[in-house]
Amino acid sequence: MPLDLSLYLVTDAGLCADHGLEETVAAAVRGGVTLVQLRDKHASDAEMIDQARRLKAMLEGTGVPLIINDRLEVALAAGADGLHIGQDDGDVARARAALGPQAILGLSVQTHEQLARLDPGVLDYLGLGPVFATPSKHDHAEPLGVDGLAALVAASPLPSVAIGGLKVEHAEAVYRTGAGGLAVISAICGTPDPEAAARAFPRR
Ligand code: TZP
Ligand code: MG
Repeated sequence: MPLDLSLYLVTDAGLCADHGLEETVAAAVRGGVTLVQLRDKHASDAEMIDQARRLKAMLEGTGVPLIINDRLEVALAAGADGLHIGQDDGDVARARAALGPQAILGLSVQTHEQLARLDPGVLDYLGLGPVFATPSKHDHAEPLGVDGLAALVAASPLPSVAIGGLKVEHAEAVYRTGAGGLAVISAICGTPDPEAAARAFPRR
């Protein structure tokens, strides 16, 4: 199945707590998200494996892949569809070797130097950002702005998804950069109606 990056939900345990993780994800999928990333900086591996297995079962038959943030062992143990890692989260070639050729493997990129260094042969997509400053990630790099995003997209050897402070009103500008889509936490998680929040995003 081709990778559809158009509306990529990244979860946050705190922001998903109102409706619960599973119900937030289920609602967002009804609203049209095309990918789900389980991201939790505080859960243990065992907790995350359990969450991932429940999400994977729920997503069965929807065509929406489940990606795990950072933790290769969790992705492997839960039979997730893929892994997303940052610049300091270990070696992408090692992750690809462990996951196998079918898994989806994404890497976060903030700079042109990082773009120049990566091996596109072992990756499926890049997460480019943050586009805007965001309270959802405390240690984020300097925001790129839409022009900075456009420059990275133009130089990217792989499909890309933009991330960081993105809301419905940014969708058209992000698509004009040539990015494959938008990755969001707070525009969906923690909203009163995650299904409606997802549905409000225009599609490419
Ligand atoms: N990586 C760069 S910005 C970010 C991550 C995980 C957080 C995005 O969250 P939000 O709420 O969509 O700004
Ligand atoms: Mg990371």
